[in-house]
Amino acid sequence: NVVGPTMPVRNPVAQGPVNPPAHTVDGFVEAFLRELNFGQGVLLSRSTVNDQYLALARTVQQYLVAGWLETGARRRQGDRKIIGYLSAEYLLGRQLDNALMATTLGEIAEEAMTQCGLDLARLRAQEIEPGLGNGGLGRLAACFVDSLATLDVPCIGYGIRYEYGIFRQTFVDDRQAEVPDSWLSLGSPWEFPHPERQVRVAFGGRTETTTDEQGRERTTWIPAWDVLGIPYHYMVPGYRNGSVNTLRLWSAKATQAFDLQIFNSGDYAEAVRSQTFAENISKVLYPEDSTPQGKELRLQQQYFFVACSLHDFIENTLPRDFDLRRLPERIIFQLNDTHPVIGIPELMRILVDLKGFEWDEAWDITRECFAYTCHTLLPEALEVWPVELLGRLLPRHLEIIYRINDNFLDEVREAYPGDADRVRRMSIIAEGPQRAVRMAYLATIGGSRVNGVAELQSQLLREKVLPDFSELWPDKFTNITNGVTPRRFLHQANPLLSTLITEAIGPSWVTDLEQLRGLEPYADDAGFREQFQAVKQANKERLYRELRARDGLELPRHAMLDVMVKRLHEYKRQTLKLLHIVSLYDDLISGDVSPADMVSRTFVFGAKAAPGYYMAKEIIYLINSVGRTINEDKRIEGALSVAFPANYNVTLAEKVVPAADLSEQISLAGKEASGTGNMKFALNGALTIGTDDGANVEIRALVGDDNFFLFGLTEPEAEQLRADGYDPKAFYRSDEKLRRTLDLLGSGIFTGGDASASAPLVQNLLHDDPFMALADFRSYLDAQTRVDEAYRDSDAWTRSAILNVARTGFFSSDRSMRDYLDRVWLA
Ligand code: T68
Repeated sequence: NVVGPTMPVRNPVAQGPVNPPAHTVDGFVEAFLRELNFGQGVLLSRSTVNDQYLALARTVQQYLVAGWLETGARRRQGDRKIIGYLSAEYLLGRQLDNALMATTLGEIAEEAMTQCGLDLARLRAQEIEPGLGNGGLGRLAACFVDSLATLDVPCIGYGIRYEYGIFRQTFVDDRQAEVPDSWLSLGSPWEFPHPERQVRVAFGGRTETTTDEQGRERTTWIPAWDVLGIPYHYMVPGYRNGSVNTLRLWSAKATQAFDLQIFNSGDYAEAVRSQTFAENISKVLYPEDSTPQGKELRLQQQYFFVACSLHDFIENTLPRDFDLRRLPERIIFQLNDTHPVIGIPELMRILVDLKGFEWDEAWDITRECFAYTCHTLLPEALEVWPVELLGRLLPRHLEIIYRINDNFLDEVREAYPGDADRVRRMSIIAEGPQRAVRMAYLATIGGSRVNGVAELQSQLLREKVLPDFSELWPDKFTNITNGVTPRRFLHQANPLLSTLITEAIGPSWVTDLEQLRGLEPYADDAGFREQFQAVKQANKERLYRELRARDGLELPRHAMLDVMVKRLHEYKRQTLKLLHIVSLYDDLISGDVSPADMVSRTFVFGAKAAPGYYMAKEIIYLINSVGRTINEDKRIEGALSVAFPANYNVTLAEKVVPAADLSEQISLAGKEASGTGNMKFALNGALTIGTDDGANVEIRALVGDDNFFLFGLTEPEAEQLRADGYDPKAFYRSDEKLRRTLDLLGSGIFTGGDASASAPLVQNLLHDDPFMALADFRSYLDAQTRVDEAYRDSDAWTRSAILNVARTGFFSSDRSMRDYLDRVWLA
């Protein structure tokens, strides 16, 4: 598949990479102007902002490339095990700032641009972030590859180069509208396409089994159609360590551009039909978060990138004569949720059908080469594929899955003789009107380790999601609590706090986040607290400037900044937050509380709803309606304001997180696997109001009960309440404040007098309330009252905020990566 072999190098001088430009302002200016003239083909005087941005990006890249080539050469010479991170999503965020930080070029670039008469900030703002992910899962993958490069661990991140990432959100009459995200439209300076390294991926057709001379059965797959995968390489720089790993994203291309005969006959649409069909595979990211839809194109995407990646590793990354029996010494494929799980039967197919291995030996190899991370607790989020669909698209893989299942169920029968019910429960194939392949089971059976992403979720994963499997293989299960990269989410996003921290404890916290512990004594230092407060205030003002420019929002300078940003999902309970806001508004307009006596708050929401998720979109509509009404009501004298900037993304998060006073982490206990936003806020000195859920549990244990506002049912309590027959109406009847709040929300005053506009949500809460917002309302309100009291004592609040920073170094993704190395990859 490699077209155009690499050329032998005759000139020994050319064996290594050429030197990057000088690390000086002059060197930078020179390289920049070269890129502008020779790369973009324009003079500075005639260049557009986009030309300048592209040239700047390419210039910064020049400084990184030597490290990249050197790292690649080092990796090829050594025989270290490589982490093959398989993820359908990478929510990378902007690349320029990250590259400037990694290369320590920030100040040089700033000065160089000034010398050219340009403004670095303006050029930075030109970059459209690659939104190749939905939310937490995709952002986690981006944090992990950052940390692996910083730890100098060999890693190739494999994924899909979607032409359109997560949609751009706009609001039309307070309702969400989606616009395609054409992030590539102005050119993409960070990628290196390698069309000559194309890989062919087959689909459909049938299989044929024959018996060879030795009487062994051999199966061949005779596919019906195929596409090409073109790899695009992206650099993943470590933090100032010269190590640069690779992210390899695959783009689909038709094997045949068009049918010339049909074209000549005049049917142009028909002539390109198969091209369009094939290239749809990497056209757009599925915008469903946590609720997969089970569409055929989605399975095509999954197999497409996994097949490309396995092929790439085995044929193009390993040395040519590599003995595949030793494959597990050189690679571990980490499955980021079930999306890449089809890789397990794919590796079996490669080993058995293409390389001639016996089944049992191939199976032993395969199981050692995969490990599986589960990111959910919601039953509806566990991927299953109809047998009919999988068999039609990947007939050989379905046969392999059946054989894996047969062998596995024999093992179960042996371990539990006579337990037919258990055999049925544990089967990869779910029986029923529509037989389906349970991908989480396949991952658990075909991988060496299974991990959850926070302590509580890992426990519930063992006890509730995969109990039979954890009973059979207790040692296979482990927990690895998520983390976030301190480079992007503290050092880069919050330069003022970073400087303050570095002045106090030195600079090495950036790669050793537990050192933040050294800040603890400063919590009791009045001078430091004052500086810390000044940083928070400056970050708020930076955010307000941004929201004014970006969304035309005017926000008061001094108010508690209360933030809830994350995907819109009923289980995350943005509605509970909305009920709190409405209840405060009710306090004001009913005259129970005067505006002067209320702790002023600015509420910031950021949330995208999956386009087909009806209730989530109703919630967005109501947040906007309530926000507008409150913001326009002069009676409340600005005591409350609501901001819901459209299109929350990584770029906006970098401004929002450092500014927040209060972080809302209010999912129903037992539903949020981990959360990672919760970690970013705590690290930036926001206090959390949260339930006993996901990583909140671990955050609270670390920061201490006094520095965290806990409320709500615990997971066992919520389960019990449901078992006893949860009746939201009972809570409505017995709590007057709740009744007034819901009545006000349903009254129509927020929706132009039309009560029916709020009915879908209000009725849902009263009659169903699947995530028990009404049950937790009272406890939430009480916790918010404690928040107000705490906030009035600004010195004590700041002390808590500093302790949050000092005690959450555990949540660095560097630590997560060390845990994976210890418990999964090198275990
Ligand atoms: C999130 N999951 C978890 N899924 O909800 C969150 N799902 O608690 C956790 O912190 C995070 O993963 C990282 O572990 C997701 O983000 C998805 O985005 C998703 C996308 C497609 C299909 C299913």
